Amino acid sequence: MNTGTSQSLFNRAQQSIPGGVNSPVRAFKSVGGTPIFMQKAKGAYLYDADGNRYIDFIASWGPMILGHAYGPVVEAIREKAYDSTSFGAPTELEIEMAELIISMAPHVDLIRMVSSGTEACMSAIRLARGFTGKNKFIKFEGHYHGHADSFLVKAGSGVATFNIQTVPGVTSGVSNDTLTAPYNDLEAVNKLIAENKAEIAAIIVEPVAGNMGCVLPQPGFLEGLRQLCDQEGIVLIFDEVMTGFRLAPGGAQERLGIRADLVTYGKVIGGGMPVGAFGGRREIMEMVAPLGGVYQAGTLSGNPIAMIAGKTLLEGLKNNPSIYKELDEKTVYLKEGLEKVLTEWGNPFVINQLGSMISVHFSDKPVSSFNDAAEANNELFKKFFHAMLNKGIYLPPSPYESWFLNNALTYEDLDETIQATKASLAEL
Ligand code: KE4
Repeated sequence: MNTGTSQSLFNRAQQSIPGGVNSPVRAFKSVGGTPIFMQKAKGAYLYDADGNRYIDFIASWGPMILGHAYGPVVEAIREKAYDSTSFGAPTELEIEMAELIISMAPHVDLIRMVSSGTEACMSAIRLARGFTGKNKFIKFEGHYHGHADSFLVKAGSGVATFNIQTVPGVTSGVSNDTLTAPYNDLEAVNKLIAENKAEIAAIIVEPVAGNMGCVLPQPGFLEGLRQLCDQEGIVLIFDEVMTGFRLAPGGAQERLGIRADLVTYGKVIGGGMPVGAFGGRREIMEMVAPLGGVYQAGTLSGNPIAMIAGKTLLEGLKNNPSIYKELDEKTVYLKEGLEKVLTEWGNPFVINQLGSMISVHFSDKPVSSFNDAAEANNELFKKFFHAMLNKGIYLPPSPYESWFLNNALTYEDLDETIQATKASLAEL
């Protein structure tokens, strides 16, 4: 596959952008090689600067759940832009968006819009601290909640991809209040609570983890967190930036039947535009400025273009709930096809999947924590990634990422992906 233009664009990009990218995970650092510069996309297909076509399993890291350039979203943005792209004043559209989210997501009484998942998670932690008067919080190894200082402790996604142990610039003053435990290890959480009695404001968790590959909650784990938080007066925060509106209209709270006190959103909620949000129990949310003292703000929060994009996509999902069944069935079809060719290949592998989130690990044991994901044969993943890329299959360029299916994928696309996997495995 000729990707000469990407190579020259990457050389040029590095003259003006750190590492040539505006987000580290795009740089292909963990798999090597040159990042592919995309020019356009439609439905399930990406087209790079050389005109090569790829079947897309990143979906912009989640947002493109109905495929790229989804007609209603494109038209809605085009129309709204004529009314100005920002006011910095309240609009009816923001009320409609908030009401739509509250109609879809369980246990959300009030919701505040922001411009990224990082902002949503950062604000949720500040709010939990303000509500409880306590400073510490628990996160899980390999979970990624954005790049706010307090989260960059044993984080997943790009932090794990680059094996960054301590992030320069994050002070011990900040990281000392961040406690970490292995995902799915309730005993470790119990121990942290006992060691930090009455000092823990929140537990923040990716209910289905997507930043160390896709890693599922073990039966009883989330239920155990809910019980501990009720017992100890700790705020349970579901980081649903990935799972929100993807696993079900009501996200993981609906799909898994667990109530969170606060929930954060991003990705799908913006339809590809910069949007995040945090929401939850009224008594907690009422502490957010200007109602309460927990300050949080944003020039472009609730921006009309971002709102119309997100609202149009969410309406597309809400009004066609069969999409979730279609996406689940497509992902199970892909999983079964991959299982078949990987089994024929004859070397150890694990596939984790829930809903339209899936990941392949070259591991000889189950992957239910960051350590498990790290101990897989990730050198082999690098080779697999490039073999697939050369066949026009665009996977996340890291073993520490979930794949995301979009509903524009056809069964022919999935068959092509399965066949490409078979051929790629033969090259390893
Ligand atoms: P953003 O600030 O990137 O919008 O959201 C941060 C975030 C928060 N919570 C979860 C569960 C997330 O997955 C993310 C962001 N995900 C990464 C992909 N693993 C975004 C891709 C990137 O960093 O470029």
